[in-house]
Amino acid sequence: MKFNRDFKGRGGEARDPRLPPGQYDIGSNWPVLGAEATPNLATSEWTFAIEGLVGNPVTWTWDEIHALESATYEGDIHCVTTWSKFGVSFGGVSVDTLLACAVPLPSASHVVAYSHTGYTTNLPLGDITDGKAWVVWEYERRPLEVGHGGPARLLVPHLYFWKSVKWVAGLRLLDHDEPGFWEVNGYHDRGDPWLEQRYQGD
Ligand SMILES: Nc1nc2c(c(=O)[nH]1)N[C@H]1C(S)=C(S)[C@@H](COP(=O)(O)O)O[C@H]1N2
Ligand SMILES: [Mo]
Repeated sequence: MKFNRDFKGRGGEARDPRLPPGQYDIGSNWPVLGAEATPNLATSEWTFAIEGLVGNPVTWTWDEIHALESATYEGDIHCVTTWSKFGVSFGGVSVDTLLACAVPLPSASHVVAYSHTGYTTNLPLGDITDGKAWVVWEYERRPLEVGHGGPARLLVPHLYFWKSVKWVAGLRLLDHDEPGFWEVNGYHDRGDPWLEQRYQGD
């Protein structure tokens, strides 16, 4: 069952190769999903920090992070609730650029990404390096809406979207894995949509 159910659409047409197993194309919609109340964060007070196992802990202000080399993501995103969105664009800064300033120690193997509201998620360091993650403040060349995590959110598009922390406040580098909000509540530790890693045990 698990192997065959996604090869063809309902009408028997070929399945879009951009669609991971068990997902559907939500088109132009973009649902707002969140565990906490939407915060109202002024950019004048917003900060982003990298701390923990780094040689040079850094905290950027809104102006300081905008002074870094900008980067964009154009591609797809996948929510564990089964919608995927194709060909979206985000603008901000690559996590590689941020980590280059903070200088991870050799012992750093994992991160906890956390928000200004207390939400957390865990990631292996290797899932946010080498062009796989961004801190973004633009969606389709417009300021990111507060409901979607504005003024800025983490974007880790190769994993399910719960890893993309809204209202992101920082990354804490660790030498061990430390499950976050959804991971302690039964979601998969890593969340690769192509492996359909939705829940613990998947
Ligand atoms: N701070 C925070 N970030 C979060 C969440 C949350 O509850 N709080 N939910 C996650 C989940 S489960 C999803 S699916 C996406 C939803 O992002 P969206 O509302 O922009 O679609 O944000 C992720 N980031
Ligand atoms: Mo989600």
